[in-house]
Amino acid sequence: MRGNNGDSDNHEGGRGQGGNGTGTGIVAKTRPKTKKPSLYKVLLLNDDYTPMEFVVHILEKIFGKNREDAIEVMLHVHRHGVGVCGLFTFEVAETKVTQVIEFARRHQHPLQCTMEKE
Ligand code: TYC
Repeated sequence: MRGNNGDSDNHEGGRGQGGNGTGTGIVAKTRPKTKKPSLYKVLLLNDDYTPMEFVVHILEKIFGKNREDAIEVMLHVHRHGVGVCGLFTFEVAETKVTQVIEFARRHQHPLQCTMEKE
């Protein structure tokens, strides 16, 4: 494999500790092995029963939105049926979906939330 194993290739040529006996060496930088994680959209679904203020509260507390943005997202979902709360790595998205559904359930609201690969 070429240049993506995270090791710095060293070109010191196999003597002892990998030096060339002169106390000097050559270190070639290679590209570090970093892969961008897949991202997942967390989606909020509209329903006829969950209070608007409850949805705004969730967007503030679970998704860290300011009040203005929270209202904007809530109204988008209310008008279009579905809307994006944010983009996250898989485990973060999964956790937020669970938090939303569980918080809504505890308050006896039917609010639903899901995720999909970006
Ligand atoms: N449609 C709800 C109402 O009129 C408000 C609402 C908005 C519910 C967004 C869910 O994801 C939602 N009370």
